[in-house]
Amino acid sequence: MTRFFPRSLRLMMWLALLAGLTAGAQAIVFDWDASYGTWTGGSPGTGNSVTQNYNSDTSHTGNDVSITVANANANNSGFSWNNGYPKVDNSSTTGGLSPAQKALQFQVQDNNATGIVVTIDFSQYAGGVKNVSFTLWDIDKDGGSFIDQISDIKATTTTGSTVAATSVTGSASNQVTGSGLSYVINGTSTNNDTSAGGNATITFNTNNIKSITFTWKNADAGQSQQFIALHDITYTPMPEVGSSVVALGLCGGVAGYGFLGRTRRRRV
Ligand SMILES: [Ca+2]
Ligand SMILES: [Ca+2]
Ligand SMILES: [Ca+2]
Repeated sequence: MTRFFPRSLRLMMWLALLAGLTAGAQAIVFDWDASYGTWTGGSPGTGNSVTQNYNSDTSHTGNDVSITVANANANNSGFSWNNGYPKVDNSSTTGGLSPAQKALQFQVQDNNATGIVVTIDFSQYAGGVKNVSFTLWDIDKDGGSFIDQISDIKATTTTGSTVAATSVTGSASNQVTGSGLSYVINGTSTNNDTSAGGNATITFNTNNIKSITFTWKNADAGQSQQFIALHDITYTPMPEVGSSVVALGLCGGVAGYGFLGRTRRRRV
């Protein structure tokens, strides 16, 4: 038997199994500073949404992540965008990073009780993703003008379940309240646009995540301009079941041949 499956080949096949089981296990950074880090969809008017697809993972065929920005329209209430936003730059707000990095910047005004719904979609990965984390910048407040509020933070899994963030961490100019699906981030004081004081980090450590959404509203009666930004997104693709099964079958076959070979040798 070893004539057909020498030790070196068996070792390679076991390594293939390992590769199959860990395929896609490497963390990916969706990086707004990369060449794909653009926003070309324009500004979704009230009641409309814009979706852009991204090829952020060179080890996975085709597009990997899509981001949708929806301008909600309940009671004919929605944000008006400052000219040119959303857009990707490293200057509107910076989250306190030095050197500055790019982020998807949002600047709006007017009545916005129903807010902007942002969806980060990973459905191009058959098994979904895990360990998703991203930081929002400039969640803050200017009393009588605006209160940035982030709510309805949730993920949908590849099997259709709704799961809550594992953690939501705020900074000096905002406060995180609630837990599970009731997490809310409210601005509590004014943050300088180039400071980290308005940062808030949202993390999902659950497996098989298909998409993540959050909603940005103005929790103040005022209707002044308000800004936030979505910085880079880290995530880890889940192994695709098909590749693991093939690898497992391959190695099972090799193990079976090896067993038969040993049995035959003992009989001789
Ligand atoms: Ca970056
Ligand atoms: Ca890709
Ligand atoms: Ca803000």
